[in-house]
Amino acid sequence: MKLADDFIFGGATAAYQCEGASKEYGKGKVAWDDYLEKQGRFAPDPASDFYHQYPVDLDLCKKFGVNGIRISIAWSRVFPTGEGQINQEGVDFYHKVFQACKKNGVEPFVTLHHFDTPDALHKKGDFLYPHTIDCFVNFAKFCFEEYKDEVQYWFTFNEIWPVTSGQYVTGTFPPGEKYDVTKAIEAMHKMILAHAKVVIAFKEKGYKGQIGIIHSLETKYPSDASKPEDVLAAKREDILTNQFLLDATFHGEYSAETMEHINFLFGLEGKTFKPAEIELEQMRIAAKYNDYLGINYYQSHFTKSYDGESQINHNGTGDKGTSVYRLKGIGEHVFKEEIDRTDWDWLIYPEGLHDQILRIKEQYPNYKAIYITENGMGYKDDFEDGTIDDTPRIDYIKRHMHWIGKAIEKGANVKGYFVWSLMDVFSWSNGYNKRYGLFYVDYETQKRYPKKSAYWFKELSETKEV
Ligand code: BGP
Repeated sequence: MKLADDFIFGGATAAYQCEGASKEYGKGKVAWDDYLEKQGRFAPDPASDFYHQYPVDLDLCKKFGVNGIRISIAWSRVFPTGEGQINQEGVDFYHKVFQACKKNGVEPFVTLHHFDTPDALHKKGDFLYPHTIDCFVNFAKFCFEEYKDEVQYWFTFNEIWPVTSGQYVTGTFPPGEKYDVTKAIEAMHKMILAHAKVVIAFKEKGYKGQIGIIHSLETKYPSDASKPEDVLAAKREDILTNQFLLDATFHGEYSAETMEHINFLFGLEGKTFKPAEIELEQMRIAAKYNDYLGINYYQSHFTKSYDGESQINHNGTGDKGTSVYRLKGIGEHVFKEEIDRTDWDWLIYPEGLHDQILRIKEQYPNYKAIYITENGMGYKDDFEDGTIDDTPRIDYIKRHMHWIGKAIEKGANVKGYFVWSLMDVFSWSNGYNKRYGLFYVDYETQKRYPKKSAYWFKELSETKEV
């Protein structure tokens, strides 16, 4: 099929993963700074040096048919401690980036929070500390006003479940706590509340742009659909990781089914989940205002019932087969012989994206539009004298585009697709050998090299055939 003329063929980035200059030009600390230093595996500098290379990257966008870019504004570059004093140098930097976008005909899609809460607020409990929510709303209001002539497309958060589960379940994000599912759920709820308050603030001022949120939606299938216990495991995992956030986003409250399963998980800890009515009121108002949903999709899971204690091993090195995921009260992830996976054990299953898009259309018919805000393949690219043959990545994107096309044919309103990532960037928990970019970055020289996928993507943006 042929995609619409105004379809966005974008590339995605995130401030902390591409900018570098993480401690320069007045930028305040984020929790990752100390966490990565202590871990000693890799550093956030110079990353892809986007802070200085953005003119090159935006020029490449133009040359390769990339007509949209996802960037995030680093909260601590604007407010070094998350509140109070503004860092004008940081504010000006993003003006320069947006001007370069305009010059190259690249539409900026801007995220306000991409895993990088300022350290001062993170230390007090991140979004579980109520004052963080107020600070985030102020930061958002500041950005809306400051960049109102340059930015039309906003997102509040990038991936609430992955950030909270990284913080409190898998322990791969600072503060590195493990297996505290109820803490992750409480934090998700507070982030959704922050999202709601920001959306309301945006709409009350009547800005001409649009606003939404990005969820990472990994589709959960029972390992054996004939076994009721596996069906239940997949269902419960979907509710924890997807439906909880989708209910909150589009209904402004949690359905009876969601509450039942969430309280099953709380019950295992002798606790109850009971969101305050005053919070739900805000969420209900915001639910009507979302202009679009961003879906990040990389993989699906096949879940089998599991009765033991939690046991998770994160494959952060690309040694295939080292990943273990068993979560108490939820289930266990299993590999499937017939389904290929990346070296990081991410199952390549594009049908899952199609199913997830249609699920939104059917279960949340008040959604207005969908952007696929991240999709792509982590791959150990071979750099051979500047020629990078990343055919597996092309196949990956092609297959996902094909299934997006099928969902559009069935009536889903998908308006754009952003490859993660535009250029190679560093990965939070996997470092620098897991590359995703259309453009190869030589981290020593910061020179960019278009990969085979960049040429293919250019052609795709011209033919629009998927
Ligand atoms: C998403 C994040 C991105 C990016 C991507 C790839 O969860 O929004 O920031 O990192 O996943 O993940 P990873 O770097 O772990 O391979």
